[in-house]
Amino acid sequence: MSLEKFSIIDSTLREGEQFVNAFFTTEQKIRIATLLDAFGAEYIELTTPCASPQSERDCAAIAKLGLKTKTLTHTRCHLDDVKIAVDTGVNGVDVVIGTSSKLRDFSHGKSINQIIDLAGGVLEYLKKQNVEMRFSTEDTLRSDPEDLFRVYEAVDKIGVNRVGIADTVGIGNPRQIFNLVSELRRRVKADIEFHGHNDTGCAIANSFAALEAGATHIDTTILGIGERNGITSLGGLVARVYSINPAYVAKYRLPLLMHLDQTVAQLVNVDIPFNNYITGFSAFTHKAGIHTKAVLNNPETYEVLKPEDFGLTRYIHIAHRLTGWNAIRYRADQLGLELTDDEIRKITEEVKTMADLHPLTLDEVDSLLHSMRNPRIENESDAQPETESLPEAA
Ligand code: HCA
Ligand code: CU
Repeated sequence: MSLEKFSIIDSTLREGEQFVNAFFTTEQKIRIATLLDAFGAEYIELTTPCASPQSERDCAAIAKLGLKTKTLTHTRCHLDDVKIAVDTGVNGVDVVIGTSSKLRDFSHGKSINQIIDLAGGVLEYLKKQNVEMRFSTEDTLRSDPEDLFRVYEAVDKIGVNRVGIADTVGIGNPRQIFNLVSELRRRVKADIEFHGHNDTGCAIANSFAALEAGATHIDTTILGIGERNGITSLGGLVARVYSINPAYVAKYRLPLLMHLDQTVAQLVNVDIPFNNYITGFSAFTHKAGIHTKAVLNNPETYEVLKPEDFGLTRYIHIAHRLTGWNAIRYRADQLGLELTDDEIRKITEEVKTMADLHPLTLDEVDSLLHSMRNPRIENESDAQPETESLPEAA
């Protein structure tokens, strides 16, 4: 298992730029790169300089920032492209070529032998340039395994630093990925990278299976943005690995995840999904009475991630009919109200009765708690009407 020392290759500035809503200015790219550097991502991958003149300038500008995170760019398996990539000053070049029959027949039209020759020329060139070189086969999961291993073994002999598996169409499942990476681990010396799309919801599980089988590098993007519905999300991978042992992700500045997700969500004009790993708005919200009681006693009962490790706090939701009296007691304590158990139980019943009639707000529950504390004021004829002294309902 390489969980103890895996590296993240964050591709928000390459795969992420392929997300339909993404348009990053140079300043925004630098902001994302700097944040990923502060987070501690080992690598960032940048759009190929061959895409456009601005892409080339941006690649060079980010390579020049002197970040601790290593910069990579991504190119087709062509000598001309790779030369332009090296000239931008990045630390490494990720080369990719399709090996599935679909891509060989309908995209570049090359045979496996031609691919091996092409890769040889490109990698021999990169070797002399003192940059890290990675070779990956696009659409790996729909390629013939014998073809794949021939290609991987050939580039391994040349001395490539990493070989990449790309589940380009998101068709792989964890068992397949585990078997594929295990076999590749036996066949090559190079490090192994996994890049997984999320079309069928397996991207994080597949990345984790890859790590369990010996992969050393995982591609992520912030919020998982990318072509179609994207790839493994940075926060999702972190959550998965943390759940095995928080020490495995202690090298990252976890409290920056919220800032990373918020920044990118805003830049690509989407909300952070409510059910997002770690940063979704309900990720640390507890509701049912049975849950809230246990969580208030010991959060580990219903939390595998500690919100405080991510700079976040949990929320106990009490204004609803599933509520329990322990949660109401917790709220009374928060408000500094000293109420007896009987009083708390009575309010809990009232909350449930009211919540059966209409959706409740926290303010309404707070009013009930306050009125229990000051029942006499409520009854005095000259007292202010209760609602006037209360905050407005949200
Ligand atoms: C794409 C290419 C890629 C490349 C992955 C890699 C993929 O289809 O745009 O270089 O390992 O998913 O195959 O993102
Ligand atoms: Cu991809």
